Amino acid sequence: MYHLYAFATPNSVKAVIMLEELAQDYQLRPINVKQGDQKSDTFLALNPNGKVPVLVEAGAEGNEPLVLTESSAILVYLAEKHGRLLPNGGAERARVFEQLFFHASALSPSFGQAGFFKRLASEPQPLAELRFSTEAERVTGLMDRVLHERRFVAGDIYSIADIAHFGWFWRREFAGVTLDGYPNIARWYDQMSQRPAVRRAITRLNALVPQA
Ligand SMILES: N[C@@H](CCC(=O)N[C@@H](CS)C(=O)NCC(=O)O)C(=O)O
Repeated sequence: MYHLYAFATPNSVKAVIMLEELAQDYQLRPINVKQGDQKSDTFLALNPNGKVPVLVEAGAEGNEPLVLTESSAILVYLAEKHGRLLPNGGAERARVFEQLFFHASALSPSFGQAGFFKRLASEPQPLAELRFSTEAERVTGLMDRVLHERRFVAGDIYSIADIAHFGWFWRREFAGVTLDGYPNIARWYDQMSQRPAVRRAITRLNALVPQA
């Protein structure tokens, strides 16, 4: 049984989709990042970086539980443990890591920072907003060209790299990104959205958000 500390956020949804794809038993532990739950002492004791998602897996007989942060590390851990959504080796596995590292080092930070400077910064920072919005748009164009050549982001097969990219495209509005003019991402996004595991994950996370 897994416990996942999460909220309706781009990085959280990746771990929830993965657990749903693997048909695992898990409990969602809501961390309302809008209210600052991620900065509580209890949560910081779990993840000193103060961010969701965090996966906790009970240890076998007397062993310490595994506490794992970073959405990409969680995806890799679950894929390897359950033998799904990550090819065993060779070029296919390398392509998945290429996309996953691109996600963690380029797409995710550009979307996150574009959204921050557009919506959350305490005072306008035009240069920073322009820099990250332009970068988010640039990587979106790049992804569209990748998906012109490939059915899924790392090739012909669905993988954890698709789950990673989906997280931020699901929350693209925060970053000010739309799919207008990106027909290949739109086709892939529709296909991803129709997966029962993806639908279940989104429903479960949306249910964590208090209604106004
Ligand atoms: N690199 C981390 C990023 C995690 C992250 O930025 N999580 C956001 C939600 S999507 C968060 O917890 N934000 C709250 C904060 O930074 O205070 C990952 O991939 O898991």
